Amino acid sequence: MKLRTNRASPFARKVRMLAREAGLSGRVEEIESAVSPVAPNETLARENPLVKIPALVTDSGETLYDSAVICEYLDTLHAGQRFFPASGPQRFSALRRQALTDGILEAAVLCRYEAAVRPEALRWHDWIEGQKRKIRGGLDALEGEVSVWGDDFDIGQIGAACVCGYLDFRFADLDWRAGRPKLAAWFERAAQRPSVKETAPPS
Ligand SMILES: N[C@@H](CCC(=O)N[C@@H](CS)C(=O)NCC(=O)O)C(=O)O
Repeated sequence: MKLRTNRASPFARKVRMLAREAGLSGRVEEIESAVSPVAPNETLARENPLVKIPALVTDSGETLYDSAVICEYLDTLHAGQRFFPASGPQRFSALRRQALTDGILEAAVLCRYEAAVRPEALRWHDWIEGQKRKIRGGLDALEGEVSVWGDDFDIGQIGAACVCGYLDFRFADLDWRAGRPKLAAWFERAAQRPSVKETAPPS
């Protein structure tokens, strides 16, 4: 399988982390790919019409996207503990947490594009603040629930590790740990996992 990825992408990191946790990294060839909403990557566009990473080309030649679909697909390819619980309340709790962490990442990536891609004269302060409110609200929700998370590193926890890592990488000024001691302590432990260390964004 070939994974179009980028070391700076928090969504691609979800997939790279899960592949390592599931013992599948030897089957997933990671292809570093550049993306920009204003300069489409033609190779990627042939595989994913949304021209976003991550995109996974399976051994049968089908391309899967987005990160949620790829992660759930990879979870069918191993015999170990499931990252997507099969059924019941646990499943929907993990899926909801994935939606929450994906939502935080979407807001953060939009803010990043606003700062790094959009010409300064076209930036809209209120819009950026609106996205930052979503990031802070999402982090507060994680802080409120982190103490009841189990030991299983499910898809929700993988997403949470990607959120904390991405905010450290791109939004140090947001100081996400302030007022969120439980989430900070959880991430300190999670950051010791080999899958988290090996997928860290470039320094
Ligand atoms: N919902 C998608 C989001 C993926 C995404 O936004 N990827 C960014 C990189 S972090 C991207 O490819 N951006 C290029 C663009 O928006 O054109 C997922 O979960 O995979």
